[in-house]
Amino acid sequence: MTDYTPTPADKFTFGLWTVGQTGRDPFGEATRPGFSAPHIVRKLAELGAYGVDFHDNDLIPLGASAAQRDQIVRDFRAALDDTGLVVPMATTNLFTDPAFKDGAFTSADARVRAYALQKTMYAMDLGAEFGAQTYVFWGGREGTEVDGGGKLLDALAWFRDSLNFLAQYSQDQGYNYRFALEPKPNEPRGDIFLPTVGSALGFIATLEQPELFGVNPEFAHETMAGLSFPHAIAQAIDAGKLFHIDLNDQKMGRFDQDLRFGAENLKAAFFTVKLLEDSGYAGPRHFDAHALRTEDAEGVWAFARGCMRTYLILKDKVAQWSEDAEIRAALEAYRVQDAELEALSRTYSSTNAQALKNRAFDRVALGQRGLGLEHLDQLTAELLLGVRGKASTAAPRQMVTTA
Ligand code: GLT
Ligand code: MN
Ligand code: MN
Repeated sequence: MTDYTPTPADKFTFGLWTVGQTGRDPFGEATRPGFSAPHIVRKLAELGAYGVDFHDNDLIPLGASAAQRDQIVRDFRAALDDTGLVVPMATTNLFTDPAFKDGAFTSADARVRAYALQKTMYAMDLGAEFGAQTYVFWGGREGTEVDGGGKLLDALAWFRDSLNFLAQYSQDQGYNYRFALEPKPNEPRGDIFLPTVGSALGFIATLEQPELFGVNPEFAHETMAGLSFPHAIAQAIDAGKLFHIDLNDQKMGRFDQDLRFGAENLKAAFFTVKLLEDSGYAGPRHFDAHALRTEDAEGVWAFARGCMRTYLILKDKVAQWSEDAEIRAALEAYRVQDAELEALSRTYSSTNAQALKNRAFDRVALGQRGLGLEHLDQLTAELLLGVRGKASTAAPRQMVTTA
């Protein structure tokens, strides 16, 4: 992997809607033509991707006839078979159609909620037809601008009922999907329900079959909320709930930019890759991003190549970081160990509690210790900037002093 060329073993995936995005935004028309689904499949395979994901209507346009559907499915299947690309994840478009203007599963209109269930069941059928194992719920329209409708508590209950219903449908059909809730704080709604990874994790615990549900955190979405993406995915990993991931980039406090992975926050991207690699996350590395509106078709593929290449470069940097002797020494100095105290504190017993209460701590000395994080962070920055050559990791160095 020295030239950072991806292979399917790297498990990189893209949504049809990502590289297929035409540059349209709320203020301007498309700046480039889209690509057909089979073209996307062939092109992604050529670039070394592993798979492709879709919303029902990325593949089958709303209102397509049965004959059109069959033709589309045949062409898509042929491209997958030719290339070996897989479909690990599928999802439903519950946001474009005006029917969903006030939400899908959380609409105040019972008819819309029922239609959303129907649409999702058909979309789950379609995903399963292509072997998808993860099903994503991004509740883009599940929210409000004004709360005068008084549905906040009802909406959560309706949302829960729908997810419970669909989990049973999945099992009934033998699909056995793992469901991944994707949080986002706002856009397109003023406030979206379950706005952050933490909110989604809390909600999952209230479902009938919580073990079937996890999260699909997106870098841009946590960043929009002013939160740290590495912190969010660490919590998801800790809870055993990182079922899928949407990698991209974002400036804090802006509209959802869906920038190329690593385009903006390289250090957070680095720690994201480190968490995924170190934790043994085995799922797809999915890029939910799109090329800048300034780009033509060539720019789109440069964007896709860039996402994967940056991931692989950062993966290499993660390995380098873990082996770097000076970084290891700084880490060792930072993380003070004390076997006796850890034995006393990790598990409760009345003896341990009493021993801790009797213990004298040098509070002032604890407060005076310098932690060396400036040094450690600078080493990390220099490693990312490429001035810590591999040679510097080979020869162990003196343990650093932070004075
Ligand atoms: C939409 C959204 C993404 C979601 C997709 C899945 S659709 O593009 O902005 O974050 O992951 O529904
Ligand atoms: Mn996004
Ligand atoms: Mn996303």
